[in-house]
Amino acid sequence: MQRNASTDELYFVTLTIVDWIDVFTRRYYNDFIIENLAWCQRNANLNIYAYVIMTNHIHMVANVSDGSLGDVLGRFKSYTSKELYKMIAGNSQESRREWMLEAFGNAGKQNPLNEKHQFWQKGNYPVFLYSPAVIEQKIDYTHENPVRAGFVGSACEYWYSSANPESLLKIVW
Ligand code: NI
Repeated sequence: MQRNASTDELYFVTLTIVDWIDVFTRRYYNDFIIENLAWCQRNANLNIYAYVIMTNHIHMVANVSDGSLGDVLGRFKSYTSKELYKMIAGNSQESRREWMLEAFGNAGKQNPLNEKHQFWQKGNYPVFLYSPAVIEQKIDYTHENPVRAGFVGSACEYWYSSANPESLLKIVW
């Protein structure tokens, strides 16, 4: 398959929720993540080559056309952290609300940089993808996450994945 963007400086990154809390089991939260990644694509030079949203973490193969991937992801995490916390706090349908908010609060207390709570674990665990073969390997790894987890039989069936041809998030090919 042909990709039109440069393949150098591509990274595999992983964004993980504190305590591996399974927030992303509801479309309400997942769609918000998709919206915000799309915002970063439009406004922060983020190029996404592959992604998957699992229940408690996100994998991406990505880079930025200009600037720092770490900075873009840092701002994404900072914004989504605040907003997802509010979404959970304000969601009367959320059966897990009490304990999740308490867990985010407890995680926040361990980090003096946070005002109140912490949603994401620190760091994005960037792995530099130094060759086309390694890029392919990490894209496959990303797409196979929901298959390994037993959610779907085939990677293309998972809704929140670039393996799905109907993925709401457009990716770079
Ligand atoms: Ni994973």
